[in-house]
Amino acid sequence: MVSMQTTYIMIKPDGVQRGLVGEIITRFENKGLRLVGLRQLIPSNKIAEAHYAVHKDRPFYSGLIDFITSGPVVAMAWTGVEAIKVARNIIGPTNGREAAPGTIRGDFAMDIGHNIIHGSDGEETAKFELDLWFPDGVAEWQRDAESHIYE
Ligand code: DAT
Ligand code: MG
Repeated sequence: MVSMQTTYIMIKPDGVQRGLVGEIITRFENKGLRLVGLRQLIPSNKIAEAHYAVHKDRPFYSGLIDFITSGPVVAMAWTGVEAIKVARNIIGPTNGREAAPGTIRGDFAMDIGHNIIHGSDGEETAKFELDLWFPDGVAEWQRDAESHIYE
């Protein structure tokens, strides 16, 4: 069954510093997803810790918080049919060295920590992350091209 979903996508400080913001947005737009939220911010410790709370007992957690708060991120919300899975496929697996060429991590990342981008991994996570990073909600609009993107 197909379902319309909105997923939370975040270009991490390494992606912003490397000048990949435009390239990354283009990939999601070209695929046919609809951009419904976009903001740049330097995350506070509070929002970073909430976002990565699921990893708080992992050995890499404090380094992860230091990294994600080290500079600006670009927080985005993207909508489409099965957008969560579609976006994860565009992003590729966590370790850039193992990610296939053609994926964002496969094309731009060499590490597991500095892996350019985050994408929600399920419906509940997406809702939690969208509420966290877009507390005022996202934009309600229709992309005219969708009548050509979907059957
Ligand atoms: P993903 O971002 O692919 O969903 P994840 O949710 O398992 O991966 O982990 C969140 C982030 O934490 C990941 O993007 C990078 C960092 N991370 C995960 N495993 C790591 C490890 N073994 N060493 C260092 N950083 C790690
Ligand atoms: Mg994850």
